Amino acid sequence: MALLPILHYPDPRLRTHAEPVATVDAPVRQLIDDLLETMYAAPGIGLSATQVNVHKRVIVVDTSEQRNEPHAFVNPVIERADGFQEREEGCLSVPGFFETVKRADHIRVAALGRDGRPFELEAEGLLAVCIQHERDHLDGKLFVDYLSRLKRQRIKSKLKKQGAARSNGQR
Ligand code: GNR
Ligand code: NI
Repeated sequence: MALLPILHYPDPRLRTHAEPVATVDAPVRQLIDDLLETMYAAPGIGLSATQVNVHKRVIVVDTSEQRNEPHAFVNPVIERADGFQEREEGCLSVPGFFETVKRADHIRVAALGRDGRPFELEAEGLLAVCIQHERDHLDGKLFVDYLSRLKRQRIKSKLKKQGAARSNGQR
């Protein structure tokens, strides 16, 4: 197991379109385990391979209170999306910013599991939001893309300064 470093907006690598996984082999299972470990340590309720600079279609989520219901999705496809909900979102790649985003309220997702078997899951509420948020990462999309340009620009310039300060050894 390993903790993986998480890319921060506006890193252009977060805009990469991830490639489908051909077979759920040992390296993919290792990636899933590392994503889960990194997500729990952060702590976060979801994480995509994109955020750790691995451009394969793999996401993990756990929205349970006890943090003991890990879900892994390989090549996830949202087959149905119904209704709307608005919820405050954050992102481990956009640290410190939280904004309301409108998304589908009820989804059905099809994917391969950690065991390589196809499965489908129906989700609503926070779990549905989290799966949609992670699925977006695989196409290089971030929750800030749903905000006004003004809000996005403010977030971008603040995070750019923080990133510059970090690489200067100022923080
Ligand atoms: O930890 C996270 N919390 C969260 C809260 C509301 C909506 C989405 C999320 S996902 C986020 C972790 C993350 O950045 N995943 O990509
Ligand atoms: Ni995110």
